[in-house]
Amino acid sequence: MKTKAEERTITKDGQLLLKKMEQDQVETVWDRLEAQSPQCGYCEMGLSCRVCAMGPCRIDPFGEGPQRGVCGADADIIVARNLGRMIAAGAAAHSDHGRDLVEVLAEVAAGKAPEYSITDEEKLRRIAREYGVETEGREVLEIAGELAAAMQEEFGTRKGFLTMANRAPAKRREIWQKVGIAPRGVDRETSEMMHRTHMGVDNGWQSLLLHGLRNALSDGWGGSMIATEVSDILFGTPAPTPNMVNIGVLKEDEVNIVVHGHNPVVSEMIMRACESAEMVELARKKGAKGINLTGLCCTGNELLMRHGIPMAGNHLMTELVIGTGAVEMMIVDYQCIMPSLGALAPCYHTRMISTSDKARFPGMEHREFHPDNAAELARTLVREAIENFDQRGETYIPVEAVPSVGGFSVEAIIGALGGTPQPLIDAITAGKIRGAVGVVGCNNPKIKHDYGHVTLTKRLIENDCLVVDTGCAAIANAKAGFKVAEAIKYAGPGLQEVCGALGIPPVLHMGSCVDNVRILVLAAALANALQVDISDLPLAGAAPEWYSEKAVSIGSYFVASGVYTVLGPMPPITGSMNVVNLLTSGLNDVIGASFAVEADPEKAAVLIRRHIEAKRKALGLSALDI
Ligand code: SF4
Ligand code: MSK
Repeated sequence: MKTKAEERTITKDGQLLLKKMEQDQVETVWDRLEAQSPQCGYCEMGLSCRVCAMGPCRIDPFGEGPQRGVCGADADIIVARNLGRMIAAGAAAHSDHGRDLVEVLAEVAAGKAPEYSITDEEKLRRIAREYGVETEGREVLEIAGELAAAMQEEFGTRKGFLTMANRAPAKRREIWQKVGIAPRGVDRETSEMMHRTHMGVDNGWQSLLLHGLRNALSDGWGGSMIATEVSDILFGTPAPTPNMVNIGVLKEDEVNIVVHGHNPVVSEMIMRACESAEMVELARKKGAKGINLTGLCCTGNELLMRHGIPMAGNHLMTELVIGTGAVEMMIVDYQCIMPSLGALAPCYHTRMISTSDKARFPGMEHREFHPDNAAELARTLVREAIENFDQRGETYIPVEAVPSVGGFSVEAIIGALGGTPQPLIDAITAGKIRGAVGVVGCNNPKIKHDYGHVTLTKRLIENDCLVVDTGCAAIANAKAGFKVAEAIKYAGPGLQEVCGALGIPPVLHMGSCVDNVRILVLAAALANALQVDISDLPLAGAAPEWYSEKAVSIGSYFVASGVYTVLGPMPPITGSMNVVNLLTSGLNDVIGASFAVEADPEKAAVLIRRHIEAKRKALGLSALDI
């Protein structure tokens, strides 16, 4: 029997749109999950293998059937190999996103992308110096060209250690060297993972898992970090900016254009086209009051962070947004875009546009963006969206948007603290803030939509843990009202006092999923200020509703960087207790941090608070018994 809307999501807009789409007889991701259930138990446990054509193979978890694949691989090898390939795919996705931005930077430097420019020159110079590029007395574009070339080198193997990994505390880098997981090149580690997991290469489940950590580090301190830093250089480093969130950001009387995906290269141009006087005038002539650009998922987060563009919703809202009947055009780039969207849109009047040469979708018109045609194509698409306004039928926008504040880059947080992390360290030392937690990651229809994020965040802030968030978690928490100054009413007394004095919310929106690296940079800054390792700090990470391979890479680079990380959904590893035990406890002895898995956010909050108090005690700070 079909589950009710109230069991699928905690959000009002989600529930109402789900009911509407049921009336419209349009299927959603939840319906398809039910149609797929029960899902394959072998795959859920990581015990199926289709690495080669002697297979596919599967291992019987009850010990009665085969215990080895055709090649002889046992459960430990197969589970570790499957997990390794998940990490590789996630790292590749983030890192390829980073590469795309570096290519735009290179084209800007070469004068081949005239509509893009260097927005944060100070950051360009700072990062260039980090890469050993001479900045004194040189032209901006010259520096940009040399920095882009230096970053492109990082994708290969020529240097042996990633430049920005030097931001990690010395103790952390020593651990990486000792364990043999220091990331050498962005693409190299992913490529090596694919090599190791080929039949007949690495059949040590421990060495496979350790390389998985190195692969993830090449994402966190490499590809993703490059993506974030270059996005800031090109489009501006975020600063606190108010915005509105939930499906109520769509407007009955305006042309609604939604951008979805991850890469700001397309969406920034769409934003500029939407703001042009010519387009606004055209929309008015068509009978609309204006053009309303809103975002979804992480492309939405990129625009929200830098420009305060309204956010229509996170991953599980992407189909429902179309169900409002109010979207003239949805423009997508890549990652987390359900292929169902192209089939869904014709049920309404929404035009669906794909823009990346590497991401095609059934039922979408493909209009490919390149740096040299981006501005013109953006104007063309916005014009076409306006033309589509009179095709609109009935609309259903059943909720009012809620206010939120985004834009907490590391620079903005340090700025809010008065230019140094010291006030945060003092608040933690005094016990007013017990610790800080990164609540990150996706939605997954196996977990009630947004329940994991919102419940965990609520419990953490009411117990004086500062929360920083990114990705779809950040959107869930914004919708829950945790991101305005008044939200300190949800915080415990200590956090309330500190956030109240600084005028910041208790939950800080740090960006999109590549922007998890901002959390790494903040953690490193705190550790460096205290001259300890990241694993010594009262910090934790959580991905209460993760679904994507990128999230597996993120979780792995958090742990490999010394951050205890609690996952909501169980990864496909339970077919090997050796793998489970290494990841959830054994890693503590190797790298000073480990994973935990807890689907119930109430219990996850207890695990995290217990961890934070243990770290406080080890640092000689006041600690609570939990
Ligand atoms: Fe089967 Fe081994 Fe081939 Fe995997 S690699 S499909 S376990 S034979
Ligand atoms: S969009 S990777 S569902 S956070 Fe970045 Fe959301 Fe997860 Fe995609």
